[in-house]
Amino acid sequence: MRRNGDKASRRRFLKYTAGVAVAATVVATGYGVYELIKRADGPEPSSQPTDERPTPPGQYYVDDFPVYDITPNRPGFDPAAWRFRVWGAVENEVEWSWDEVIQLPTVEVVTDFHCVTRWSKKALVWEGIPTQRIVEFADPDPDVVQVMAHCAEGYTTNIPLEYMSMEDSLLALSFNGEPLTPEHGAPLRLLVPQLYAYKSAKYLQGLEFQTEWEPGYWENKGYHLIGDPWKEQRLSHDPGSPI
Ligand SMILES: Nc1nc2c(c(=O)[nH]1)N[C@H]1C(S)=C(S)[C@@H](COP(=O)(O)O)O[C@H]1N2
Ligand SMILES: [Mo]
Repeated sequence: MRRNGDKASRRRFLKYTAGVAVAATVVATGYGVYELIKRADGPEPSSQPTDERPTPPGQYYVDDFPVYDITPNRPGFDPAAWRFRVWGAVENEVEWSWDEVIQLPTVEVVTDFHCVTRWSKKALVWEGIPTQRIVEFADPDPDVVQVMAHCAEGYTTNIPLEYMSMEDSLLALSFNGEPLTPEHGAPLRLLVPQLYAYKSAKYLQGLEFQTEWEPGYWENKGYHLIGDPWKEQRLSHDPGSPI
C-alpha cells in the first residue's frame, strides 16, 4: 500500500487511464484528467430499459421518490473543503477534491431502484463515474472482499467487491438530468443498482477496501451483508451471507 498526496495519486491515475506519460502542467489543470480518462476504453452501462427488467420478488413500484435517512441532520457541502478518498488494502490510494472529481468522465445509467422495505422506483436516470474505473485504478490487494462506503453524516455500508466492478455501479453526481439534490445524497452518492438501495450510500466521502467481511450501519442492525434483491436477501438470516 502506498500513501501519497493529491498530486501523486492524480498522476498515477492519469498514467493508468491513458497508458502514457503526462506533462505535469496538464495534470495541474485537472483538464488532463478528463481528456485522458475518456481515451481509456470505458464501460458501457449494463442496466436495461425498465420495460425489459422484471420486478424483484416482493417489491412494488411507487410514484414519489421516498427519502430515507438515518438522521434528520443532512450534512452540508463545502466544495473547497470536500474530499473524496480511497484507502485500505489497495496499491493506489486516492484523495481528490471536488474540482477534480467533477472533471472525471461519466456515463449515464437508466435503472430501477429497490429499497429493502419493498418500495421500488422505475427507470431512474443517473449520471456518474463508473466505480469499476475506481476499482481498477486503486488496484485492490488479491484478498479484498468488500468495500466500506463512508458517508458525511456517519452512515456506512459494505459493498462486495464484485458489485463495485459491475458496469452500472456509479459514483453518481446527477439524477434525472440535474445535479443530485441534498435529500438524495448531494454532492456525490454511490449507486449500486444490482443491490438493495441501502447499499447506495448518499453523501459519499470515502471507499475503504477491506480484506474481511464487515457490516455497515444497516447490516449491523440485521440487514443482509450482500442484499441482492433478485435473491431476496433482505435480512442477515436470509441465504447467501458470506459470514
Ligand atoms: N448516507 C446515507 N446513505 C443512505 C442512507 C442514509 O441514511 N444515509 N439510507 C439508505 C437507504 S436505507 C435507502 S432506501 C436509500 C434511499 O435513497 P434516497 O433517500 O435517495 O431515496 O439511501 C441509502 N443511502
Ligand atoms: Mo432502504
